[in-house]
Amino acid sequence: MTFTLSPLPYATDALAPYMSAETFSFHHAKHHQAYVTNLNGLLEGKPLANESLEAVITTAAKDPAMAGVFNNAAQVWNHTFFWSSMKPGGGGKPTGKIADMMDRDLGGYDEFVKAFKAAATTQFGSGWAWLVQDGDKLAVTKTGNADLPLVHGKKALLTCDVWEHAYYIDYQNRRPDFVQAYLDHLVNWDFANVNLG
Ligand code: MN3
Repeated sequence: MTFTLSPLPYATDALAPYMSAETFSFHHAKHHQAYVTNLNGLLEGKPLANESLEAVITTAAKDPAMAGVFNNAAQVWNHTFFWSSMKPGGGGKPTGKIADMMDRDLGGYDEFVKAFKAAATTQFGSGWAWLVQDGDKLAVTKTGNADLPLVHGKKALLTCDVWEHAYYIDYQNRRPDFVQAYLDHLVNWDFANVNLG
């Protein structure tokens, strides 16, 4: 099996002005594609190439000699998940079961926003901010570089890419402004609700 670049779930200009078509022309067509190409190169002729992306990630995570495979496989997964974590006309307060869980586990939407912004802006260097399901509870977390909740026994519900390449074209160095726009205008709560286990 060869891994392929997942198409975006919307047009490249659908999230403008909060995320521009120019950002997608680099972030999806070049960065995300490069992780796919690198992963296929690293797995060429190996049995692991026939496994699912999740199996590649969890296998590689246990073997320090497979750091390159882990980093590229996880970044393929993280980016596909990130594109679906956003939608045109998204953002604002959640709906559905997530809204109830947020009140119960995180102290409500305003507290979630504070925690998510803190996770996204205090991740030093490259990484990801996440809303996860940890057991039967919601939690906000962050990971560095390619790391992801899957290898920490948590279920990802939503993510925001805080690598500089995610926001530099549209926001330059202003990561907090990008995270605010993500929360106010982009978050796809339908996707988060579907991901609940
Ligand atoms: Mn990225």
